Order: sequence, then structure tokens, then C-alpha cells
Amino acid sequence: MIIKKYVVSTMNEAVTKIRHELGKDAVIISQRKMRKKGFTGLFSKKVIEVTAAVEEINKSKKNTKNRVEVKKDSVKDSLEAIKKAVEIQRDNKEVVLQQKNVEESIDKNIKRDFNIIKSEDNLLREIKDMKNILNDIMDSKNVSLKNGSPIYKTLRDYDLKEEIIEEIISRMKLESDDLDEKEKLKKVLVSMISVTETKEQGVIVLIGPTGVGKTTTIAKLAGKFALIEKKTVGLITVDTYRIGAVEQLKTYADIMDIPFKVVFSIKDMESAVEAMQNCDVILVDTTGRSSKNKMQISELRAFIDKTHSENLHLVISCTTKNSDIKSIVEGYRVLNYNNVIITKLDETTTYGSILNILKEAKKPLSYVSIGQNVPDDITTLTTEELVNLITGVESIC
Ligand SMILES: Nc1nc2c(ncn2[C@@H]2O[C@H](COP(=O)(O)OP(=O)(O)OP(=O)(O)O)[C@@H](O)[C@H]2O)c(=O)[nH]1
Ligand SMILES: [Mg+2]
Repeated sequence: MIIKKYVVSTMNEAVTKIRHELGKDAVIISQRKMRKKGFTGLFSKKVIEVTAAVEEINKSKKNTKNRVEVKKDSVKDSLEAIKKAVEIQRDNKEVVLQQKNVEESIDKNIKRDFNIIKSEDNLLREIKDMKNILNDIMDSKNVSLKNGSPIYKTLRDYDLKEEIIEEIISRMKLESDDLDEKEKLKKVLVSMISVTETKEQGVIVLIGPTGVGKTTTIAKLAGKFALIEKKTVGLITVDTYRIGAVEQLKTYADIMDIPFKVVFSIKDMESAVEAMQNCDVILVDTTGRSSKNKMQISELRAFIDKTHSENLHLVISCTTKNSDIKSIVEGYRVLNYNNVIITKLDETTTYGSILNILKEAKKPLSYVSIGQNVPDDITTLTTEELVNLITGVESIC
């Protein structure tokens, strides 16, 4: 509390001063009239001594309290701020830590992935190495097969082409172990050969290289159909190129008493076929051409097209060299033959060429010719019979 004395002349003057100095909360504690002290005090004018007080302590307390509260508040704020700052910092640290962790885990993942890739690479390399080793083993096995295996030697004795021998051996490896080598071989050969159910009607055309036996085969077929099967047969030849070719077939036609026509031009072919429409079978003989002569093959094609035949047989001798088989079957392929006739089986002791020819032509076998005799030396064979021939179980005597 602030207590202050005022010596004033009037109370109004005291109140004004008190209000001014102590504020409106100040209270007048006491007042008394008195003479001014000093030398002239006894005779001096009377004055009023006013004592006033004001609750300063409370105010200051309040202020202090306020200050403390303010301080407290500010401390609190500061603390909060610090706390926040710390938290932010910690958060930041955590973020940094988290970031670091994420980075570390990414690093780890990359490293792990890299290791996986590395190990995959290693695995692939190992698989490749193993494959190479296996191939080497297989190769050495093949080499040993080639060099000494009985099956390889046998197949070579059959006169089979090298690539066909390899195919047979690899296919045999896939067969069940319950079967012995002979059974395996037979099974594989049967699967590699196909024979056709020959369509013995309509127009049948024979094509093929020179001297393979086309004309003889035509005569044999004519005899088979006309004499044995009692079919009506017509003969047509376009072979006016070779001297004596027409006479050769005409002789057979006369003996068998069947109609015979010689076609000189492409135009004549259609009318010749039409003239024999009443025949069950029309056999067409063609000029022997080299499969390498594309012009001759195209000319032949023009004749064949006019027959409208869908029954074309490529005639090829089983004595044909392996190296020539490919060029013959490929050279004639443009004519779209759908069957193969193999001739002169009687002229050989090994029959591997049957498979060599059929594998190259990729067409089924219709007939085999087994000698010069007309009409007897022609026959069809089943797959089993062919396999028996190839494997030497049977032979053409
Ligand atoms: N050993 C034997 N000889 C055959 C066979 N087929 C035909 N020949 C003979 O082979 C020779 C030629 O027969 P062709 O029928 O004239 O042959 P081609 O294919 O008509 O000949 P080109 O008309 O000149 O192309 C003849 O001597 C036939 O007797 C057969 O299966 N075995
Ligand atoms: Mg001929």
C-alpha cells in the first residue's frame, strides 16, 4: 500500500492531488487541520494535512502475478515451442532416419535384386554349361553309336541316308524300354512310312525321269485293271518324243484290246480324255523328262492340266542314287503328284532307298514294280511288308 501525506489549503486541493498522484483507487485515511511549521508557524495560516493511501501491493501482486503468469505463459509457450521444436527436430530426425532407413532398404533391395540377377545369371550360365555337357555326352554317344553301335551299322547296311539313320536312332530312344531294339526299330519305321489306298478309277497320270519304267508300269496297270479286275480301261500317251515309245504302248493296248490314243498337242489332250469318258480308268503315259529341265516340266504340266486328273503318281526307281532322289522329287513337285510308285525293286538287294524316297517326297507309296513282266510284276505293299523289306526280313527274289 502506498501512503502519502498532503498538506493542502483546502480538501478540494487534496483530493485533486491524491487523484492525480495515487489514482482513483486511493482513499483518504486521515485529515487534520494544523499550522504551518517553522519560525512563523504560530502566526501562519491554518492548513489541512491529508493522508491518503492506495492498495499498491495488491496491484503490484496482481501485476507480479500477471507477470509471473505472463512469464509462466511465456515459459509454457517457450517450453511448448521448445517441445515443438524438439519434436520437429525429432520428427525431422525421424524423417531423416526413416529416409535413411528407406534408402538403406532400397540399397539392400537393389543389392539383393542385383544378387538375384547375378545368381540368375549364374544359374543360366550353369544351365547352359550343363546343356553343353549334355550335348557333348549326346554327341559322344552319337559318335560312339556311329562308330560302333550295332543299330547304326545295321541301318547303314540297309542303305538308309545318314540323316534318316539319325532320325531313326533318336526316335528309337523315345520308345519304351519294354521293347527290344528290333521292336523299337520296327515301330519307328512303321511310323515313318505311309502307303496309300490307291484310287483305281478316273484319270491316272504317271510322271517321272527317263527309263524308270513309266510305260511298263502303265501296261502293267492296264493289264491289272482290264484283265484281272475286268474294268474298262483307256490308254493315252503324250510321249511322241522317243522313237518307238508309241509302238511300245500300242502293242500292249492291242494285246489287251483296249482303246489307245496318242496326244500330240495340249489341245488334243482334253478331247482324248473326253473320248474315253466311258472308261472306268484312263491311264496317261508321259514323256520321261529330266527333273532339272524346268521348261520340259512346265510343258508337261500344260498337258497334265488338261487331263483334270487328281491322281498323279511320280515314278522313281529304287536304284536311284541317294544324291539324285532330292532333285527328282523336288523337280517334279510343281506338278503336284500325290503318290509315289517305286520301280525296279528286283534290281536291288537293299531296300533302304524306299524310305529315302518316301521321306524326301513326303507322299505315300501307291505301287511297287518288281520286274519287267507285264502285267504281273506290280503290287501294292502294306507298311509292315515295306518294313520287312527295308530291314531284310523279306526280299524281292
Ligand atoms: N528290272 C526291272 N526293269 C524294269 C522295271 N520296270 C521297267 N523296267 C524296264 O526298264 C526299262 C525302261 O522302262 P520303260 O517303261 O520304257 O521306262 P519309261 O519310264 O517309260 O522310260 P521313258 O519313256 O524313256 O521315259 C525297260 O527295259 C523295262 O523293261 C522293273 O520293275 N524291274
Ligand atoms: Mg516310256
